[in-house]
Order: sequence, then C-alpha cells, then structure tokens
Amino acid sequence: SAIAIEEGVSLLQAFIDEAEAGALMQAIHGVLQQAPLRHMQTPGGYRMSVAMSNCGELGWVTDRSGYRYQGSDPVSGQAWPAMPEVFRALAVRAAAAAGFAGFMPDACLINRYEAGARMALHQDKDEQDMRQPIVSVSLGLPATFLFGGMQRAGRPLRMRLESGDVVVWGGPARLRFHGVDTLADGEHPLSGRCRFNLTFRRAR
Ligand code: MD5
Ligand code: FE
Repeated sequence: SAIAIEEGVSLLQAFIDEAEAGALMQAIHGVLQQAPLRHMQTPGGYRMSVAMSNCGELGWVTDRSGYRYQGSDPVSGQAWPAMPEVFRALAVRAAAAAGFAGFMPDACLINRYEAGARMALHQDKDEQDMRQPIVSVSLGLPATFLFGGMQRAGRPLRMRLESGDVVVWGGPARLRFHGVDTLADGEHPLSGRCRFNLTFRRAR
C-alpha cells in the first residue's frame, strides 16, 4: 500500500508483481525495436549518461535547441510507438492508488541506466498542467533516488528504489528538484545489468 513520504509523494513499494514486470519488460523491448534507445544531448552540449526513448502520443526530447515534447522521434522522423496497454493500465492504476483518479498519460519516457549512469538534480517543468502527477516505475537494478527541495541547493533526501516500486509525484512534490545517483553495477534477472525507469506524464 502507499507510503506517504511527504505531501504529494506516494511510494508504492512492490506495486508490480513478477508476472507484470515480465510483461512490462517485453513491452519495453517492443517499443525499443521501433524507437531505439539513444543518448540525447543537453542544450549545453553534454551527452546524457542515461539512454532514452519514448512511447505514446508525445515524447520528451532534448538537443542543442532545448527540452521539449514532440509527436515524432527525431531519429526516425516517425511517430513514437503507441503506448502499450500494459503501460497505460499500470500508470492509471498507480495514479488512482495515490489519489489521482482520471490520470490520462499522453507520454511515457523510457530511461535506461547502466552502471555509472546518473541523472543530475533537475525539475520536470516541460509539461503544461502541473496539477497532473508524474508516475515513475522502476524495473531491474536498484537505484538511489535523490529527492530535493524547491531549490537546487540543499542536501537531497536519498530513497532506494527497487524493481517493482512505483512512485507517484503530485501536488506540492511535482516541482521538487530530483535526480538519480550514479548507478552501481550489478545483475538483475529481469533486465540484466541495467535499471529501466518508465516515467508517465500528461504533457499537454
Ligand atoms: C528516474 N526520472 O528515476 C526519474 C523518475 C526524469 C526523471 O527524473 O525526469 O526522467 S521521475 C521522478 C520525479 C518526477 C517528478 C517530480 C519528482 C520526481 N519529484 O518531485 O521528486 O529516472
Ligand atoms: Fe525528472
């Protein structure tokens, strides 16, 4: 059941069972066949250590011209793959469990962390309606999530996220600074030597 970490944050530990995790992994590989993982560039010209792709009507991208959502994959020029039904159903169920009935994600960012990959502290603010939550799903190797404040400065709270955990970020937590600490090497039966994170958003 949901643990309220702070107002707006619901940690759903072991929300996903092994059967569902296996179905999600299969669906991830299906999406990645159509829209392969890539290391995007930040507007400042750095290569992100996390490899990314998307599914759904919109996908989050970054390049030298900035961060944005767009309907097509810049690598192929094609529309992003449709959001698999197992993805959508999970996101809707998790959001409802956290008090966000009626969540309708139009974007799912797929993040793949290999050993050494990290995500620096940032805010998610490219979405139109900040009243909509973000649903985050962890699969494979564990990670240390960094949960900061409304400003970049200050020591973030560290949260261990394991395979099968889901976190729903809404309300006052929606614009908190956050990141992921450098992933430690390891091996996981579901994913091999990596962590996958699915991040469901209502972008528009
Ligand atoms: C991850 N991904 O584990 C995280 C999960 C990203 C990203 O941060 O932008 O791809 S999403 C965590 C999140 C979203 C919105 C608000 C907050 C956390 N928060 O207030 O801490 O790869
Ligand atoms: Fe984020």
